[in-house]
Amino acid sequence: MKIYFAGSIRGGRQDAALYEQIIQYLKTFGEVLTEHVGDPALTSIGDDGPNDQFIHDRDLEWLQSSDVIVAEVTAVSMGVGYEIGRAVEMRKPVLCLFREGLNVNLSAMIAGCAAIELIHYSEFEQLKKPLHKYLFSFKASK
Ligand code: 6K6
Repeated sequence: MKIYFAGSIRGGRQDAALYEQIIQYLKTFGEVLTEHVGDPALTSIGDDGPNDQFIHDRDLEWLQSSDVIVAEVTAVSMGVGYEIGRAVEMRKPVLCLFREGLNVNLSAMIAGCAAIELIHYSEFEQLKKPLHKYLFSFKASK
């Protein structure tokens, strides 16, 4: 199973350590195509490709080739929102993860989209069980 993990980069790297934890867990279910999103060395001003067009086109190819998209949507990110929208358009299964209790409101365009599965959680350990359930049943359906 190929998993596309989406998380904020230029939108802010405050959740980078959490992304890394989620990615390590996702790797027990399949191949994560976007491991760099959890790299603590990647900053919001850093770089991960020769130019923005290269990054966009490469990421969309990965998105197209993925079986499932998992997006951490607590940190507001234009790129993550764009990836989710494109994935929905491609009719890919999309799972969004949103942390509660941080005085952040999730966009209605994510919370209100019937094609998107949403898990609310407050810390990583609490996320494991529902994430396992989602990915396990997804794998079993293939
Ligand atoms: C790295 C550091 C600063 O800018 C970059 C650009 N490098 C990127 N490399 C890989 N994927 C990227 C990059 N920029 C955005 N993305 C994709 O968009 C990732 O798959 C993330 O899920 C999402 C982050 O979007 P922004 O708007 O928060 O950057």
